[in-house]
Amino acid sequence: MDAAKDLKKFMSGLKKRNPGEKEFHQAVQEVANTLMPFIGDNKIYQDGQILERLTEPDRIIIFRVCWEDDKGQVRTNRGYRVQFNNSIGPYKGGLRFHPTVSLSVLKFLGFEQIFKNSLTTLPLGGAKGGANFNPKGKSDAEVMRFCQSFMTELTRHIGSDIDVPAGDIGVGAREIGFLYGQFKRLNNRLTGAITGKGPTYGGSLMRPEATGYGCIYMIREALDKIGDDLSGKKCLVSGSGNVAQHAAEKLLSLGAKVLTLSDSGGSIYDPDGIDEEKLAFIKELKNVKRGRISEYCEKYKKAEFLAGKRPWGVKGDLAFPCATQNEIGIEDAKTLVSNKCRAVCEGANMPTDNESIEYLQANKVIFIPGKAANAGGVAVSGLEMTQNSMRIQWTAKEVDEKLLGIMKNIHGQCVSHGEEGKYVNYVKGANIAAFKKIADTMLAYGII
Ligand code: NDP
Ligand code: 2IT
Repeated sequence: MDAAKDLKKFMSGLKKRNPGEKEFHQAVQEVANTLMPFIGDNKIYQDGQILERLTEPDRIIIFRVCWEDDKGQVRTNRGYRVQFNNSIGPYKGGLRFHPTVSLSVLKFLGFEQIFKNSLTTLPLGGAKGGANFNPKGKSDAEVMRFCQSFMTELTRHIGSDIDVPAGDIGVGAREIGFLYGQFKRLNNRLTGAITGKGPTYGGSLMRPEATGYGCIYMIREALDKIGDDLSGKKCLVSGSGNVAQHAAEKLLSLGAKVLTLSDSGGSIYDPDGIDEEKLAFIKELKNVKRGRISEYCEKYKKAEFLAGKRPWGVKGDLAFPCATQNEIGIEDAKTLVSNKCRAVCEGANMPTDNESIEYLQANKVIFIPGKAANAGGVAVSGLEMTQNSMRIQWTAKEVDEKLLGIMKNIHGQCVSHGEEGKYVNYVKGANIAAFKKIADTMLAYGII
């Protein structure tokens, strides 16, 4: 059978089995596009029905989360954990608290996580979870009560050798503290059942920085491969949360210029560049005051606020989408190409839609998908699990060196499976490298 026919048949079956889950369809389509020809050439994977098995989660847990707000009103949210695949290690992946959280969103994230975690070289399976809870505008006490209620159910499904959650959108240091505190209270034990913990209670140094730093290590490798570097490059970064802040920080330390950041209200464009001092202001604004990015322009008058807009209309050499899914659509991709943007390196998960990926690749823009470029976060989570098991804490320098080594290795895996003449197809490289390891393991287990 030819690969195009197989792909069509496979996707139509997947859509029938998972109606209406458009984000999940999109993530699977991206993987299947590049894997189908590979599977066609490797009959053993086809006979084992590996892709069909890999797109069916091991299990999905959905639960009610009730809590009381500050006015004494009862509130109800929906919690989830999608335990997608634990072939190569315990389920591992973040928790997202955001009003847009749905089963489709968590299935796309959990599915991508299987591949990302395989690329890290560490023994980590794939999962994702969260709730349609909006932490914005809630008091610390409300967030704490929500987290405690959420963990009261989640605790029976997780554990250091079973499933190890971490943060994602809306789940940062504060939420992880409350979640882990409740886990400890319910189980009367401190095990590495969550990562992203504070450094005084088992957290790894460098975990907060890891995703953003890793993303920049990745682009540095890709530029190095074509004899280029980051010095003086004009960079467009979207988002202003954990990933965006640390991507910007590493870009600055490597001599690049950061022109933009954003949040759900719009983007800031600073023609002078967002330097270290301005970034410190943003960290305080977002992490402590929990304010809006537009407030930057009240302090730095030369900066412009692009209300309701993403940064992709600004002229830059490199783009780093670090906010959320589907933030680069086809019109944005066309703008980036016509502005001679050289590379798109995804800090977020699936920020670029499939049509745009194909357009960017057709125009020879270096495109590095999130599952490779943002794997540094979960990689250091894996290192946190190791430190917890060993009951030691590595120094920041030790962790950073390991992170760099892992990102270089991921880059190498992408190149060895994705090189097409002078151009590297990082999507193909990442998907095939990640798939092979999981598929071979699934075959070893037999039919389960
Ligand atoms: P944060 O919650 O710290 O920050 C999220 C940022 O994205 C905020 O600036 C937020 O703006 C913006 N944002 C969120 N949703 C939307 C939306 N629907 N439209 C526009 N802007 C939005 O999350 P992280 O930085 O941790 O995560 C960012 C991305 O990186 C996500 O895709 C996540 O899955 C991915 N990722 C995170 C990892 C980690 O270690 N944290 C690891 C790997 C990937 P606002 O404040 O207005 O909501
Ligand atoms: O998307 C991701 O890789 C994360 N949110 C981090 C997961 C983790 O377990 O550290």
